[in-house]
Amino acid sequence: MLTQTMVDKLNDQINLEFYSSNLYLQMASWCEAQGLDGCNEFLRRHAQEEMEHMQKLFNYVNETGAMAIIGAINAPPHQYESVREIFLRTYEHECEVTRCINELAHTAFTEKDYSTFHFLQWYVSEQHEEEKLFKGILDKIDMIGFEGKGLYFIDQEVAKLVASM
Ligand code: OFO
Repeated sequence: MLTQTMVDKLNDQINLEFYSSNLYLQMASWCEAQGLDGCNEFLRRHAQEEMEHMQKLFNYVNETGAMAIIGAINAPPHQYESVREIFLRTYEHECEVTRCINELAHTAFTEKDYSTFHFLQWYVSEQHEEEKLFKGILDKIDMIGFEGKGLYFIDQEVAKLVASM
């Protein structure tokens, strides 16, 4: 049985995962409009992964006798300066998600809710992977540069990542 504090925080996380999904889908749309097919495909796939993160939390809340509640989800930004801004924002967003997951794990531990604490460990490792992934793309952009042909090569590099998803 979850405490109300835990349920509220898990529901907040459900909303954040929805937001992450919408954010990446919106970014995919920007990339598609710029002809960046690799980035578009990568971000679309990532948007789907975020829906899976949401679903896992949704199921957990409902399986533990509480009720998942979906709140209002803010519209993500849709104007970006460059592909570098896109991936800088994804990286910063993932760092923020990590902070929220750590906060959730801290609450679970403090409340001696070891079931939720254990459940959250999947998200703890996932966040490590997500930060690494987006930081890796950002580093590549800084190495290659995103002017002229650089943009084409970045798109190719990001397209390669789709195969490993
Ligand atoms: Fe990108 O990990 Fe969920 O939000």
